[in-house]
Amino acid sequence: MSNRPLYVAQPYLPPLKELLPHLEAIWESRVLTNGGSYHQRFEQALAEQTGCPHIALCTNGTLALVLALQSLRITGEVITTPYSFVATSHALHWNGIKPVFVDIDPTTLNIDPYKIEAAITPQTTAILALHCYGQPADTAAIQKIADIYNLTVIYDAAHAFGVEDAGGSILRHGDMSITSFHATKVFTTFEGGAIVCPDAKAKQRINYLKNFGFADETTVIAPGINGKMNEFSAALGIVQLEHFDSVIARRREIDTAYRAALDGIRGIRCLTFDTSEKRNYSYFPILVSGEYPTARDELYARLKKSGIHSRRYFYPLISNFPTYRSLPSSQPSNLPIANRASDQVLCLPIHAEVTIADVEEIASLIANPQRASTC
Ligand code: T4K
Repeated sequence: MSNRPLYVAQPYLPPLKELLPHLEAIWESRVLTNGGSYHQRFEQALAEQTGCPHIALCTNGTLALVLALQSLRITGEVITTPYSFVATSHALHWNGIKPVFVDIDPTTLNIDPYKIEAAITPQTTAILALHCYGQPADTAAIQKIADIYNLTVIYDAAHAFGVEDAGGSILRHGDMSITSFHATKVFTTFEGGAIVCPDAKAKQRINYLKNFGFADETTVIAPGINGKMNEFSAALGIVQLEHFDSVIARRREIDTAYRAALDGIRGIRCLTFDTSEKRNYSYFPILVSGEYPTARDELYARLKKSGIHSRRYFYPLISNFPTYRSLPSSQPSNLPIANRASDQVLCLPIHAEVTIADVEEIASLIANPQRASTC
């Protein structure tokens, strides 16, 4: 392994020469944002790529979530997972909605649909679920509960761009789905995100809301926000789409190599994914149990000393942050599986800069934690 640091994520960027003609066109036109031609072309390209015809681009995944909740007029209480990036619950908070945390499934680390019903109250209006690490949530079971209780379903698919189940893109599920094109994601536009809407009317409402609520030059129909994607990001997105399949293929190789190299190490469990689905290999999470010779945090620190910058996604658990920990549903006794996963998880580097030799070295350091500290 080389001496360079290995980060948990590293953006894939296309050759600059592929982007330059688009930059020249943007320079020439002087149209930098507010729904220019690249914005329109990228939305169209994404619709074709995902098979979801009503996609609205957004500044980032967090604003996409805030906007989706706004446009669906969600209020009161929303049932959600504590095992996510903090943006999931923050989007509820920014809409004045109370998150109600439900524990996760120990195998997928997604919200456990069988625990949702017990958390429903007269104030519950929606379920906000996550496809954690790109692993599809149990969309059928979630929809069934939503139908019975007349709840709206929103998916945080920030990790799931490119993931497909038997019916096509995972982004099509729920009343709305959002995804993220942040620098650390499998598909990046620097910052960026998108909202998958069920129909043209829903997308139109998002379009108003992401442009301050303007319906025309003088009409503001709602207190909107600035959630638009700029032309540079949209142009980059168009170029990135050309490379997406090869990016995923490379990640698949790394994922396969990790699984082989980590196999049999006592106390280390690789998360399993449903093999019938088209994955995007967005993260490589392992769970470090009590059978492992050191604590998870010690392994994290030792790897870091060796230049391996793994991350504890998601530690601390959202429900343990000061903003949320006084909520009744945040009690650790309500969320034993999420708390345990949060204490055990480590996401290892997975991106195009990681070589198979790197993977073997990382696995060897994990197999021999004493070695990691002395490197
Ligand atoms: N929902 C979920 C479930 C999410 O995971 C996220 C974001 C969102 C919603 C919100 O979507 P956005 O609003 O972000 O579009 C990162 C990202 O900032 C965040 O986007 C992501 N989830 C989260 C899981 O991870 P940090 O604080 O860990 O990022 P940072 O800056 O420490 O980066 C991690 C590593 O990536 C660095 O050690 C080096 C590498 N890196 C990072 C950046 C920013 C690069 O190589 N280049 C870069 O430009 O949060």
